Amino acid sequence: MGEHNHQKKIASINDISGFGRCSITVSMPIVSYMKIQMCPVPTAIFSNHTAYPNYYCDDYTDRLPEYIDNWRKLDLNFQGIMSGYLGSEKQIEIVKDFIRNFATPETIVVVDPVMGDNGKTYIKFSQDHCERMKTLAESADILTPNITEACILTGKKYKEEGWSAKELKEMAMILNDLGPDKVVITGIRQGSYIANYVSVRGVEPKVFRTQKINRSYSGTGDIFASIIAADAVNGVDFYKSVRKASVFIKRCIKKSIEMDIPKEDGVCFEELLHTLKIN
Ligand code: PXL
Repeated sequence: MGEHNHQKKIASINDISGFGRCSITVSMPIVSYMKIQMCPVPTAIFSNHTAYPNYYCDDYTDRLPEYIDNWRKLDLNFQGIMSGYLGSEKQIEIVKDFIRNFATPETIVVVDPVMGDNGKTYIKFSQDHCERMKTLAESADILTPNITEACILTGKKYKEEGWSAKELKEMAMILNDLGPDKVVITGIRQGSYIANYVSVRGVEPKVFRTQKINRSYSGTGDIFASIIAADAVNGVDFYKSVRKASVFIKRCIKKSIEMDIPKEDGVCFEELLHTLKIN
């Protein structure tokens, strides 16, 4: 083990959004709080995320190969690799190369296939982009799509409510068959509950529900994926981790409503970070 590899590390390939609490701006403090060194690979620098009426984006695609090559020269290795918002198909290929170059058999790869929410793809994402995302999902050990992204990846038609156990099982099986042993489909509306559907290869799927709060905030998927990735690297049981992440997010949403924070600004997780259990 090289001299730079004495502490657990996660490489996070994601954008930096200066405002709007998403991507690296949330995953960095969370992963660090969970006692893991977080090493960002910035895919782009945004003034704020794209759900605001205006934003500035400085795409970093062309600079990534050299950035990453320097890590290779330093002989860095990672217990976890996670990917989030990727601005282009070229970036998806760069992440696949990164995994090929840096993942050891022990490395846990978490892919959050960020493409959309509430039945719609985010601005900037084409059909081809979504198709290419499937090829990245193949490299994942853990996949964390929301229900919109799960529909995109499996070719199912999105609906807001009324997912049957059979439909969810079929969708999760397709996702497991792409490659990841562990899949969690988040944000499934079920009456007054929000469900997360957890499918581990070879095990009967489980559903975790939390009471629905009638407001959705940007960036909660990034918080979810960060807790899942840090827990996986820390050896925490996957089901326990899913429950922990969902309860934490629910509490962050409650607090954000109390503090009257606009939904685009993301949740005020800073207020509650100290309550997050590390194991
Ligand atoms: O949280 C997802 C996300 C990440 N990064 C950027 C985004 C979004 C969602 O809109 O725009 C730049």
